[in-house]
Amino acid sequence: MGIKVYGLAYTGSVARVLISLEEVGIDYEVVPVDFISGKIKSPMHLARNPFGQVPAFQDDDFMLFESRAISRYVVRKYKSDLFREDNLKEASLVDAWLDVEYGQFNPPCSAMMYNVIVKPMLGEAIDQQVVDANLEKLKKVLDVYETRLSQCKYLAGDVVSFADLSHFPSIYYIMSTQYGSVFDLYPHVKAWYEKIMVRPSIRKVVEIMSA
Ligand SMILES: N[C@@H](CCC(=O)N[C@@H](CS)C(=O)NCC(=O)O)C(=O)O
Repeated sequence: MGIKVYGLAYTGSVARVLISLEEVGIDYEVVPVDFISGKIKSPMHLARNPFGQVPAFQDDDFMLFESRAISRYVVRKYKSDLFREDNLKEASLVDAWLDVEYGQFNPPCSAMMYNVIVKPMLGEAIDQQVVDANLEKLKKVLDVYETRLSQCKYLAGDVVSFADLSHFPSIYYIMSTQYGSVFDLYPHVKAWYEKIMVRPSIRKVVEIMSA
């Protein structure tokens, strides 16, 4: 049966899982579950992800949801060093920066992407106040990143980790909007992002997302 990822590759959380799979170089299948047909809230999909969201993940008879937990499973199973699990302190720094991505970086990005990308697709009006407020929140987070990335090459230290790669989907989408220029204000953040973008796993996922 092998590995299946349920969802659409261009959605950020699904893309995060694909990065982990591309990093370890394992075969997998993306099984489309779209929002519009209502499949995502069907009993069949709710059995895979009780929150009716994507991604859901299947490795033979094992099911999992939550993109960061899935990525950790993939990296652990295929023994990549992206979570530094052999070193308690390094692993804890990866955990900390992955939590930062989830709790500090992703929320303002998601609010901006929903307004600037999704709402126009649904024919809804952009709430500019929400966009502006979240841009300010994002800048405060990026201030911290700029300091951190002036001290070390990657967020958890001098070696790339999944904490860095997990930022890709949000950065990719923000960069596709007029707000992408915000990164120009942060030279260390921009240099870090550019290093991430040239990784083969990320290039491959960009290709899959835009197919
Ligand atoms: N924390 C979850 C978030 C999942 C998530 O928000 N998925 C979005 C697509 S990126 C979704 O399924 N949205 C549809 C919905 O919530 O109804 C994860 O990382 O897997």
